[in-house]
Amino acid sequence: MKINKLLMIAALAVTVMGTAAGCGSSSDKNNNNANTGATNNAGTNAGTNAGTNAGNNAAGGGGSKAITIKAKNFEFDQPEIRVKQGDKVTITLNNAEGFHGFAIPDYNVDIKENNGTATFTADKAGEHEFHCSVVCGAGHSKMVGKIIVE
Ligand SMILES: [Cu+2]
Repeated sequence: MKINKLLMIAALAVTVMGTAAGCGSSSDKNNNNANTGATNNAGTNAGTNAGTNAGNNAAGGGGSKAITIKAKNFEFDQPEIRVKQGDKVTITLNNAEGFHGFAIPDYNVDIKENNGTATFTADKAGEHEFHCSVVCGAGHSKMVGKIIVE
C-alpha cells in the first residue's frame, strides 16, 4: 500500500512535468507558425494589388483600330501588332502573293479569304499568337507572329 502510493506520486510528478514541457514547446512552435503565415500573406496581397492596378492604368484603349496585313510566300508584313486593351480591332488580310489565311486562336479570329476581315475587341492583355491558317506551301509553318495587347 505504501509503495503504491509512492508510485502514484512519482507518476503524477512525471505527468505534470511532461505536460508543462510539452505545453511550452508547442506554444513556441505555434507562435513561429503564426508569424510566418502573416508575413507571407502580406507579401502576396501587396504584389497582386500592385500588378492589377498597373494593368488597369496602362489600359487606355477603347478606340477603333483598323489593321491591314499583307501576306506573301512565306511571311506576314507585320510579325508584331500592338493594340491597346479595350480597342475594337478590325483586321483585313491582303494576299499580296500566294494564298494565305490569318488566325488568332485566342480571339477566335480566322480569315481565310483574300481581303476578308475580322473584328474583335482586344479585351485580353498580353501576347497572343497569330499564324497562317491555310496550308500554303513549304514555308507555311514560319508564318507566325504575335499581337500584343497592352
Ligand atoms: Cu500558310
